[in-house]
Amino acid sequence: MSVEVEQQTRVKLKAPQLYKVVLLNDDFTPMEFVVKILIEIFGKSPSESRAIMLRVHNEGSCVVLVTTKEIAEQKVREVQKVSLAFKHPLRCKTEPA
Ligand code: TYC
Repeated sequence: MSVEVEQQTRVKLKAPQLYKVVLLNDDFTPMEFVVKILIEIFGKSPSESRAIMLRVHNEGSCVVLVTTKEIAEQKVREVQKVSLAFKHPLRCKTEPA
């Protein structure tokens, strides 16, 4: 006679820490450039992009996206790369949500 022992392993999955991408105001980057960034890099609609841009302009910053660390860091790099290419001082940063 054989005895079978079934073992169950419980794996606890933790949701990944999410990160915010925060867009920052400056006095020099043209408004239309910021709108373009929001459309092309963040996939926002033209009207939402304009609203976000104005919010950053008036309030100093605005959360644009909440996502995984990797994607947040990638978006920040993309913004830096395009802004540098056009010689605009546009900055954005990532921080834990
Ligand atoms: N303040 C800028 C201007 O007056 C516009 C601007 C908006 C710049 C949002 C950066 O993230 C920004 N031209």
